[in-house]
Amino acid sequence: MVYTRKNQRDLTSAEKKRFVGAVLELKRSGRYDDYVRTHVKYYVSDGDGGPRFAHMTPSFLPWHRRYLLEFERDLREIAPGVTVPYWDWTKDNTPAAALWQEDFLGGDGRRSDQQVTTGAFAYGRGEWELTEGVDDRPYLRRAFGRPQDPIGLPTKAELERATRDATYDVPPWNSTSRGGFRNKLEGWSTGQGSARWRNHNRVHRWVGGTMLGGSSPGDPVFWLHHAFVDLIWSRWQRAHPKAGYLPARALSPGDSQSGRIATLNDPMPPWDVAPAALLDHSALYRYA
Ligand code: CU1
Ligand code: CU1
Repeated sequence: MVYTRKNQRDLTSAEKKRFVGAVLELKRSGRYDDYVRTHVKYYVSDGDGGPRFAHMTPSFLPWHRRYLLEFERDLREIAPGVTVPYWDWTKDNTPAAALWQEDFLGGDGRRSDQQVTTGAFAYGRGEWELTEGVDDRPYLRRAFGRPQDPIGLPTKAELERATRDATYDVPPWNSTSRGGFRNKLEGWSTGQGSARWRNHNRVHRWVGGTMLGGSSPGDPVFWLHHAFVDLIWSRWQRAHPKAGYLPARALSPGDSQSGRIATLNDPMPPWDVAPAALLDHSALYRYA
């Protein structure tokens, strides 16, 4: 059965409750922290000069598609019918969005220590302790808009600059790739200030706190953010039907990136699955 991922702003209060409840249950079981650990592991090792499968790489999109699918499968085992909602940050771009309310993900962190004190994931509720962080602060942190050096969420026009690019990715297939949809969406650039972070990366910066580093899935908004990134990829595929995943063929042994990235048919660890197997999600889920 093909299931539907909905815009978070369209969820009923019962649907929000079910999603939050399933996430808390996954946390209680210990499985949630396995996801955070996996992300930390790849985030730390991914780098322009070495093997990289999750970030700064063509497989950024299929890797996270698979990662979300596993997480969602676990949630659906706990609460049948639950799906990962998506957050369209070009539209719901203020702290007043439904997303951040008490009945869903809770709001901004407090000024003094960035600690989130509202909603089910507030440390004080006793159900959301961060154990896989890069530091030992156990509480969820956010600092919307980066108050010390303000940054805005990406606009529709900024996102369109990425989606207009009809080439999936370009050499050297890393964070310095100057063209290509993948890096324009992932958002590494050489600009200064806000311009240094685009689209996907900018959203991590805007939420701040826990969302900044390798343990960013410790903030449940991670999944809603990446569901939207996945939706953007899906729309891009539809808009550019002739543009496939690149590199499509194995790189020549003399290529400096050979063996460091997943081309179309190379497996992406930790799974034995290639980008080719993840290009079409229509048999699994759709976006409303
Ligand atoms: Cu990631
Ligand atoms: Cu991300």
